[in-house]
Amino acid sequence: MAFLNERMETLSRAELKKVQLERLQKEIKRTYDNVECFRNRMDEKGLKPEDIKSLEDLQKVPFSYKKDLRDYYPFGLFAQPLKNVLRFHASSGTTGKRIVVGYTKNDLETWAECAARMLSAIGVTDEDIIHVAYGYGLFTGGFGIHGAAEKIGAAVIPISSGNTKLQIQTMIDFGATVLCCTPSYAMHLGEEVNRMGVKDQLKLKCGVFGAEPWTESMREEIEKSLGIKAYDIYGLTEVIGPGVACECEEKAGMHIWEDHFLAEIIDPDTGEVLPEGSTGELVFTSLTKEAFPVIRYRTRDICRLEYEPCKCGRTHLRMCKPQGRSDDMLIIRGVNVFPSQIEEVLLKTSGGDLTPNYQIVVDRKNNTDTFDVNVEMSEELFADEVRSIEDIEKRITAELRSTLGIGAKVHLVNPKSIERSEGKAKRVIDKRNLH
Ligand code: DLL
Repeated sequence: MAFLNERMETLSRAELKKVQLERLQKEIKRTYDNVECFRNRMDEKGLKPEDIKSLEDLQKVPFSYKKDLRDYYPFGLFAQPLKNVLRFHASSGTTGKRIVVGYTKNDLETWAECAARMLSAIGVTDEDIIHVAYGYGLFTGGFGIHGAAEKIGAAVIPISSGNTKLQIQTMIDFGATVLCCTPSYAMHLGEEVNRMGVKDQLKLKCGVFGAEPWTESMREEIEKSLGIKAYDIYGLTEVIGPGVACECEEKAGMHIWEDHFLAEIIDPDTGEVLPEGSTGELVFTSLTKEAFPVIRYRTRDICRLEYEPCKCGRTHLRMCKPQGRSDDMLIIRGVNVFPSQIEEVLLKTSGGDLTPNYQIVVDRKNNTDTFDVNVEMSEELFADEVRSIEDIEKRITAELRSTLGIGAKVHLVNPKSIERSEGKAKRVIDKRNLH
């Protein structure tokens, strides 16, 4: 089993903690000196960077949240002048506004190394041909894996997402050996490959899948339909992108690269750090990021950490598959979607035609997520014989697409037809069963 950076990946826990503390102190100082929002929060608590004398002291430091990225949009949380920023990436925020992050040259190097550690850990080498069907663009998936593949010297097919038949033909023609995409798209590709009867023409040996929740039964299905080994990769835009944590050949949880990212598990309601082995919300502190450091960043992903040493020899702890979220974010066809974004579009485009009663229905058919938004029309619109409901549906569909970046089917339904709840309105019905 190959290591990309054997020394770092196999440091003893004591050595690793020493590296973490040194780096943490520098990261906190750098962030305090350069990011006003963080400095104010530390000052409010009467904390100075020098007060962080041990890893445990991190627990005194204030949390940061996705909302901060919106409030300081676009560059208010950057810790470096734009002159030193080489790249931006972005993803959905809790409302219409995107959240934006930046990378210095060193940050891009760190990112490539973290994701490349995984490729090495699952046996990928410079002999391989890597088919990257994650989206390229502001989403971190495409460029993230691309950087990792180049780092280990493999050849990359930067095909990005879409056009399934062309994807399959390209994999066959170019002799791709590694497939990288979302697990739901891998399922779809597998199905199509078998429908076309071309499985024996593929040279794929393994795949790197993440960006959305997926189950062990999906893994089995992908492995069977494509004849490969399927591995899980985790990450989020705010922390760096794909490669914050990844599986090794043992498939026994995803190693969090702890020399770059310090993980805590907290109670999402009280914010209290939970004892080792507990299930709770995952919180990350970056240790080496320059342009966009994150300190105690609340991921909202619910999971558990495994501290037992892994058979592969890596000492970095492992996270289990996220078991859900502590907020209402949905991941639909790999895109992060918040119900509040949808609500905002509905309010904005309503013009008296709609009522505030709506329901989002997400399902998975033929391995592709379906996404429907049902909205009750107003009594006036219902009674209006002239205006076309279809036109209004089209207008809202277009607006949703431009805000969310993916298509939803919008249905205007009769007034009072959406079931009322006695407590909180049930806005989302997710039938996918992914956890
Ligand atoms: O999804 C980064 C990524 C790209 C990861 C490609 C892996 C592969 P965001 O769009 O910011 O970043 O979404 C981050 O997606 O907080 C999780 O809720 C979810 N997520 C990411 N990877 C996994 C995974 C990218 N392996 C959010 N399993 C995270 C379950 C995942 N959920």
